[in-house]
Amino acid sequence: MKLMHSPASPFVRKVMVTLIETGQLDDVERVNVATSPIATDAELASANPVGKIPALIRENGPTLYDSRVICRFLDARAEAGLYPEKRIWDTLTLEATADGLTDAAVAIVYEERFRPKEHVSMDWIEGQWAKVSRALDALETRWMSHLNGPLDMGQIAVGCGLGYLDFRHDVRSWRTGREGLSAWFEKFGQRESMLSTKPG
Ligand SMILES: N[C@@H](CCC(=O)N[C@@H](CS)C(=O)NCC(=O)O)C(=O)O
Repeated sequence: MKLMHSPASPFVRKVMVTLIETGQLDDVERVNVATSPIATDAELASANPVGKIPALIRENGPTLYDSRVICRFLDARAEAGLYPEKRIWDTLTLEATADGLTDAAVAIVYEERFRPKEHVSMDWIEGQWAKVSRALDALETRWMSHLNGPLDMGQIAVGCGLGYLDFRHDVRSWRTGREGLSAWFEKFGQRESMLSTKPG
């Protein structure tokens, strides 16, 4: 299988952490892709019509895209139990919370990087940060017991989202007032899968 990849992408990181945690890293060849919303890589566009990484090109089936689809496929392939039946709706909701946080964090970077300076909207940027901030508060107040339970995809998505905040939005000091989540990430970030995929 070929993974369309960039080391800076938090969504690619979800897939990489999943590959490592499930012992499938050697089954995948990484193809580095430089893409953006205003200059989509041609090979990526032919693999994923919406032009986003990650995309997983398979020999025995159609290409998969969107980290949620790819991670679920990899989990099923390895029978790893990262989407445990007993707490499936919590796991999927936690993954969606983390991905929503990450989407908003990526959107801020794109606004600053790709929009002409005179058109950059601070209101829009702050609106995106408000989404990040509410998601962080929800993690701190509602999800700590799930985060401290057995490893699942919700935790991996949160780990990659928080890693992206450190990578691109360090100045926002997301840890302030969120001691439980900070302590959790301190520990989670020490996993080999997280250390070996750290961006930057
Ligand atoms: N929902 C998607 C989001 C993927 C995504 O936003 N990827 C970014 C890189 S972090 C991308 O490819 N951006 C290029 C673009 O938007 O054209 C997923 O979970 O895979």
